[in-house]
Amino acid sequence: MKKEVTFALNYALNKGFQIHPDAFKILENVDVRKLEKIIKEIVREKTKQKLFQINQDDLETYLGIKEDSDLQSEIKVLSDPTLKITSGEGVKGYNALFSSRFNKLKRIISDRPESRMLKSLASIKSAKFEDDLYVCGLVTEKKSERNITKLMLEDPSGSFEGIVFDDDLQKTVDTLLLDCFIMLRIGMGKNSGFIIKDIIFPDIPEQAVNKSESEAYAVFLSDLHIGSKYFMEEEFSDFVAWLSSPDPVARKIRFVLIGGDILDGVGIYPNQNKELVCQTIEEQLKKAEGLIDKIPKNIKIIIMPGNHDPGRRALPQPAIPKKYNSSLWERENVIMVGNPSMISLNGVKVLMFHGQSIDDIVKTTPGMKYDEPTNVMRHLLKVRHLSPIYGSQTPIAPEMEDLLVIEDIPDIFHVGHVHKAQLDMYKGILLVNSGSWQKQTPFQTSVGMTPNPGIALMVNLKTFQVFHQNYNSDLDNVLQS
Ligand code: D5M
Ligand code: FE
Ligand code: ZN
Repeated sequence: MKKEVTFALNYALNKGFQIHPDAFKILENVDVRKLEKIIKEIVREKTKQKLFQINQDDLETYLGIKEDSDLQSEIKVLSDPTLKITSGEGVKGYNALFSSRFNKLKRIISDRPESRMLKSLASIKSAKFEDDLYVCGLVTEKKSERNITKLMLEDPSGSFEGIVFDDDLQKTVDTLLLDCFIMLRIGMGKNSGFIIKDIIFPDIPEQAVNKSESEAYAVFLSDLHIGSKYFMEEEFSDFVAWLSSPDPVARKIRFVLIGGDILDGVGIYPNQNKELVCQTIEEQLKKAEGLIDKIPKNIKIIIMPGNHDPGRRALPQPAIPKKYNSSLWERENVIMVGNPSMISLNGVKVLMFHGQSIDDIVKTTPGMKYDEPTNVMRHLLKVRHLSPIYGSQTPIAPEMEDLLVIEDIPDIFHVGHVHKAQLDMYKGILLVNSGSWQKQTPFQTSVGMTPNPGIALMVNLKTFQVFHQNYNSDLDNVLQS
């Protein structure tokens, strides 16, 4: 304990006072230079009133940090895969998954006027047509040879192959992700082949976003990697302590969202044990609990898993299983959800997704970089799917329903995983990559990944203004936006 805190405690105790534990927590976070004055004045006032206990209310009144009870803090889980997971098996499972993907996305695209002219892939095979037609499906293959690009699609009726001549359109094909849903405008070529004239994404329509009526703030975090020796425990603890401080923004924080990789996990990569300070999930969760306990109880905390957390690895991931940490589940201000989930914070819809698919997209798509995760996030919104590429690094479970289609449009899109805090906007949607609280790991150094850890991002849910705090002492460590 700091010596100023000990002094304040002893002063009050010697005057016959008791200090409530909640008040003690506030004292611990007060500027030490002001402690002596504060405690002496409170003791003098309360002695006059003949009340010999110092409680939270006394301190909050004195410090002017009494919670604004008008500040709304309503949280609803709008969708969570945890209870929907069925995991179909084998080929049948994947057929169901892809047909669910196709049907959901066709429904989304049916809001567009062109979709009235949509034809199934089987029906155009033998058709002779003069006017352009529209088809849709999942991308199965793309090939570029000399100046010609070929694109293959599949729908439940059959398959399609078309040719792209136009330069700009060829560039669009380069950025197409395998297994994503698109609509095409096609014409008949001279030798009966199909010519692709336009590529249309499901995308997000222009729309007004939902905002909170009160100025409550949400904090966006991810990738703490608790248990790793690179977890920035001191910096993170400083941030958590700030949440109880009299700072006017801190006083308005009502939500903390953790978008996965809260733990470093065990056995996630070869020889991980050499980089751990806590060797078991239980130990790592205990440490996480200790930190979460320091967050004021009027703040609601959402915890979603990432690829380092316990539970199933394949997407969609259920919430971190209760068996590892029932006490965390039982806390009133903690909500455990699966990955991905949609949460409403005072009516503001937040889509939380850890972001595993970013790896596949960066590796296969020209122009996509680890340093610019919000570009990838934009692309995911455009194709209305969180992890389109099947059969690459990101494991996807053969669910009967494709729970990774972005059906409901969020107001805020919260992703992590690549350890690069970055902000952006797309069609009115606030894009937040919440970075990390883990220093650069030897692996990241070896592949040239430079994270910007230790940045806390906070959003005013009424104005969508973003506020950030940088706990990293390295001056080159800055927020990207
Ligand atoms: O991942 C943080 C980032 O680092 C993410 O983009 C994946 C990448 N990463 C981390 N470890 C590996 C290995 N072993 N192979 C390939 N890519 C990796 P995180 O989920 O925090 O580990
Ligand atoms: Fe991570
Ligand atoms: Zn991750």
